Amino acid sequence: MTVQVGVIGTGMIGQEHIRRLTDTVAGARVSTVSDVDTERAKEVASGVDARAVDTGQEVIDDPAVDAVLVTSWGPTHAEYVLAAIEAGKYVFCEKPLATTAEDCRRIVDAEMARGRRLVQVGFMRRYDPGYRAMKDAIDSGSIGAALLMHCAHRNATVPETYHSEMATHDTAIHEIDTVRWLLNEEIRSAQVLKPRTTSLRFEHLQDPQILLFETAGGVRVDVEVFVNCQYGYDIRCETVGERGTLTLPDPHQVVLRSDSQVRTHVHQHWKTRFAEAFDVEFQEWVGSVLDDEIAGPSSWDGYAAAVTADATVQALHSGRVVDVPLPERPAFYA
Ligand code: NAD
Ligand code: ISE
Repeated sequence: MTVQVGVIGTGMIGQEHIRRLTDTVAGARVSTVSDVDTERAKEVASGVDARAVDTGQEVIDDPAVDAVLVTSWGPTHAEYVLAAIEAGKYVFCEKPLATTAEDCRRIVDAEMARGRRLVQVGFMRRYDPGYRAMKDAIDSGSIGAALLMHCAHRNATVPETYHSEMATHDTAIHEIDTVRWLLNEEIRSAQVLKPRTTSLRFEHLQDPQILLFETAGGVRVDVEVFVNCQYGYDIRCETVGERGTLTLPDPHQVVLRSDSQVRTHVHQHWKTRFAEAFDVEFQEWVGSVLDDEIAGPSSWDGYAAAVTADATVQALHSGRVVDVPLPERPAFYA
């Protein structure tokens, strides 16, 4: 059987995932697409032999659509995810699940009321081979109990529309999810340090920032978010345990020795750094839709990340350590 996917949002990542579902992932096909920019939707649809429709709701209502992919702007996610749940359709939503914790909670409640998991959130790092190897090593007890994590999330540059709160909501939201998943525990407090800012940024932006988290079990995590580092897209993570450390490897790159130098390439974009992770993420999602059992990052993970991100932004503004007011995880998401 082939899963017919309807896509809402044909911007940068929407086009990436449409290409992936068409050329790389087995068992899926893009049948219907939409975007508020209807001309863009038509152009993208014609490239993959799909139908372009005028609204996201038409994608969800299309009987030819088995599962919905939401890759529109963040503030539109909640509306589409809720409508897909209402229609009883599987829905994969790019991060963030919604831009407010309240909307994430509405999604959690709507899904629980439906009585089965329909939603998966696009936290693709859980599918990266390096992060998966780190998770296996932590779970196997190879470094004893985890004590500390040191992370860095660097982008080459960001546009003028990027503001200081996005360092958490748009960028470090990936680390927030990854830390919870790797350590299998929630983050209980957040603090933000503001180092000297780089001169190579738009004036309004605090860049870099250092996010400090403490988990429920007392693990201390530092995350450097530096989104104008100039040199590339660089993701680092080291877990320090009682008996050793685990370091996230860079994806395989050829190393050139020539002219008395050793050189290797630095990724410039999430598209290439996490290409393999995205491929695995979508292959597994399609498999779970076919098996009728969604297993990837859940609405609860989207909600927990949003609550943690809100506390982190409060910490950015107040300079204080802020508690993360996350309620207990419902058994539905155990
Ligand atoms: P983009 O601006 O390139 O594309 C967004 C698209 O959504 C645009 O084509 C826009 O016209 C469309 N859109 C806006 N409102 C809409 C509506 N109401 N209905 C239908 N379409 C609408 O942005 P992008 O970089 O593709 O990001 C899209 C989402 O993907 C964001 O939530 C972003 O955080 C996420 N993202 C995730 C990753 C990752 O690493 N997982 C990377 C980049 C982006
Ligand atoms: C973008 O939306 C992503 O999700 C990228 O992974 C992240 O590095 C970037 O900062 C975000 O803007």
